[in-house]
Amino acid sequence: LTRCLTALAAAAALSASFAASAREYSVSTVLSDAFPWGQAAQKWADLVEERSNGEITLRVYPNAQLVAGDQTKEFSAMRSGLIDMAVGSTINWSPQVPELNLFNLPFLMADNADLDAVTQGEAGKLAFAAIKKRGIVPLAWAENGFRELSNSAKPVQTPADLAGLKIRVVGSPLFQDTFNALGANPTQMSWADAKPALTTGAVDGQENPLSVFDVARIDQVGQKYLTLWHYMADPLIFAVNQRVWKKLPEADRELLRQAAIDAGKWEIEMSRSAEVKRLADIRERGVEVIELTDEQRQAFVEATRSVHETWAPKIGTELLDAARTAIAE
Ligand code: X2X
Repeated sequence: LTRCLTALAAAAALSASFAASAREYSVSTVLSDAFPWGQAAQKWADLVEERSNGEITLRVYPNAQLVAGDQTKEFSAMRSGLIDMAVGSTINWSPQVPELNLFNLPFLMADNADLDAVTQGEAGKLAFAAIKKRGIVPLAWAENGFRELSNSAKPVQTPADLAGLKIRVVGSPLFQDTFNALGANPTQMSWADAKPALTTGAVDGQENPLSVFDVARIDQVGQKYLTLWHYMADPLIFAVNQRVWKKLPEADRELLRQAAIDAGKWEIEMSRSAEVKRLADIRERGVEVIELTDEQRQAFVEATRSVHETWAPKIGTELLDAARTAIAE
């Protein structure tokens, strides 16, 4: 019996040490590596594989498949440990982290310089603190991009043009408020449901970055008009479940964090530098691209001001002020 128990203990120790030397973690994303978003996650996985000499494997699960396509459940699933890590959008996490609605505020940030000032400064630190407070360890930023408006019905140049148009919107209830303020008819649904809804005409329009419009070939589902209004951008965040993080040796944490920072920087540059070509390709496919004058854009800004008032208390004054200061500087 003793010999038998010794053998069992040895086997258990062996399997434990094996598990410790070849570790694999799940990483959730909404978009696959056909898109910059999925490429950011894959870059992270590649850098980690390489720098850990194959000891740490990050396996990327795209299409929000670990939460059956419901991207607004990703944060909760990561917190509960169903998912180890994610490269997730601030939009999809904002139902659980209300502070992240900062990035959803219409026309708060006008361009990449504004966005960088927010994520790289005090506001970015406060946003990370809000995530940490809810049991997730944020590591670095990437981005999905400035979101533009498309529809199948008409060139949209004024809020009045949106009257009655059915627009597919994403997770946070803030988007309902924005599109209601504009007089449109918003319908919340996951990305998995969006393309079928556009195809059948159940909805008339949607909003997403140029990279998503381009790669997902949104023009092929009847979206003939694209208004460049740059009304908001959703940054992506590399993050880890807290229990997974606590179990990691310090050196591995540093490796994961630095690889996330490097992958994020790489993706942001790559994605931004592709925008001009993407827009040219979209135009070439026959999509009518509407560029707004400053006055036209201002009409959208004014029509959505109420959204800032409604959501400021949920975002928090300290964070909002830090963002506004960073943008103004
Ligand atoms: O669902 C969307 O529109 C997408 C893919 O952009 C996000 O996950 C925020």
